[in-house]
Amino acid sequence: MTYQNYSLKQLQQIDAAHHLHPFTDHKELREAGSRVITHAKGPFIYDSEGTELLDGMAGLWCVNIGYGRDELAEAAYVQMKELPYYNSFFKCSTPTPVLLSRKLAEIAPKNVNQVFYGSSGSEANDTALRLVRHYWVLEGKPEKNRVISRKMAYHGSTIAGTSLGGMDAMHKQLNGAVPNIVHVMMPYAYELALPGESDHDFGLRAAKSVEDAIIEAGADKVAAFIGEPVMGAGGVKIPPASYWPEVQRICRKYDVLLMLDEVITGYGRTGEWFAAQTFGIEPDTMTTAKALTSGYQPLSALLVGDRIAATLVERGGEFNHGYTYSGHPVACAVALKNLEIMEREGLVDRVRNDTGPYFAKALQERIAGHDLVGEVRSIGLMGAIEIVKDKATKERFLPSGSAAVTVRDHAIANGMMLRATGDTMILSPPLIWTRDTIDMACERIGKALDLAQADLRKR
Ligand code: PXG
Repeated sequence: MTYQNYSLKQLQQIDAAHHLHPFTDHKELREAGSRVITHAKGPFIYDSEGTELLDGMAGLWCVNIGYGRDELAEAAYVQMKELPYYNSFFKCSTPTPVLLSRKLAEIAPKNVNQVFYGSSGSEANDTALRLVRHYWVLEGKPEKNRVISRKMAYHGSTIAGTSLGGMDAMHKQLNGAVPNIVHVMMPYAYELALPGESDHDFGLRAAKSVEDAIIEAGADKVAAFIGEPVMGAGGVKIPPASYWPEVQRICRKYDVLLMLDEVITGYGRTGEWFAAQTFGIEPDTMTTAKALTSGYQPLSALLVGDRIAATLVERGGEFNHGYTYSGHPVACAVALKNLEIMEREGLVDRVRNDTGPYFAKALQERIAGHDLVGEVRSIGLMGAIEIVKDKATKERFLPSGSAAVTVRDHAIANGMMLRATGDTMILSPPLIWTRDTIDMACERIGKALDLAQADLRKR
């Protein structure tokens, strides 16, 4: 029996009876009933009642080539019939992870040429943390095991991912984080720049917090710095241009490895294959997942730089780490086809040269002027809208986070799926969006802002 035989109410009842959702207040959801998304095509998703929504989030930052791609379904089907699964342990390989690894080395920064596979970004960050600590042991410096991260960072939801991340609400539920991880300030000028401080100076000051943490611990104790090139789940926080070059300089100065988490920014989001290229960074590890398959299969790839790889391969012996699904043949077949489509359709260049700049201009010209909007910002096809009560003072509505949820609910009611995090609206659309789709999104968001304003002023 397929789901079409079930009414929405029946699906909601079964969902409420048995399904624990991620990042969800279960009681609240079970009372309200979930929205059931049943199908999708191109840039649109559809719920069980036939409501069409323009998907401003590419699923969850992942469906970069849009929905309904037969070629990906065919790639999975062919691979499943030929070889649905075999492992990459015990001196075995299967063809698709082999070919995908070469492709990833080709598009990655030039010092990055090796790949370790998992099924999720969280797993890949676990691998990254294990690998970096193991590297320093192999180098004869086991005490170099601390990692510097940032407040509001998101690095996944496993124990290592949560510990690396800087989300207070998640840490509160850990009751015991992975030790030796510290969190410094985020490069978020809108709220953290001092009065009169330029973006450039703020970027240097935010980078200096990394240096301060290294000095405080002692460079001989610090293994690595980890950061999302643009913080995603924490609110699309785009660092000033001065930030990353300075962080890289500091890491080199103290011989601290640089770990980039490109789970959101990878595969075209910022107008290059990776944000490392957008910001001119040479990372030692790069965590990628999500858009590697455009979300059609669960797959992550930890891309490993030459420095770590050389030690691991030449002097590491057996690395006692891996997952059943490391290098899953079907997921890798889908990733290969996904990257082929992105290349064939020139999607990364299109974001860099056309839709990215158009998106930035559209947000500035059509959204930034709204009374509820404190700031808009974007890079490539990744954007944020700050919701405020007062544009000049940046005062927010109370309770914190409620205004953005009001905007989001009106947006959804007006055919636009987007996400609220705190008081920030987030956009991360499929890279297939055209100028017309951007126009449609701005019109729907503008309408949602007007309706939200009417509600919020009543309060
Ligand atoms: N790193 C980053 C930068 C991420 O954004 C992960 C790691 C973990 O990936 P997995 O595949 O284990 O989920 C992520 C995931 C949100 C949201 O609300 C963002 C993510 C996941 C769930 C929700 O924006 N990013």
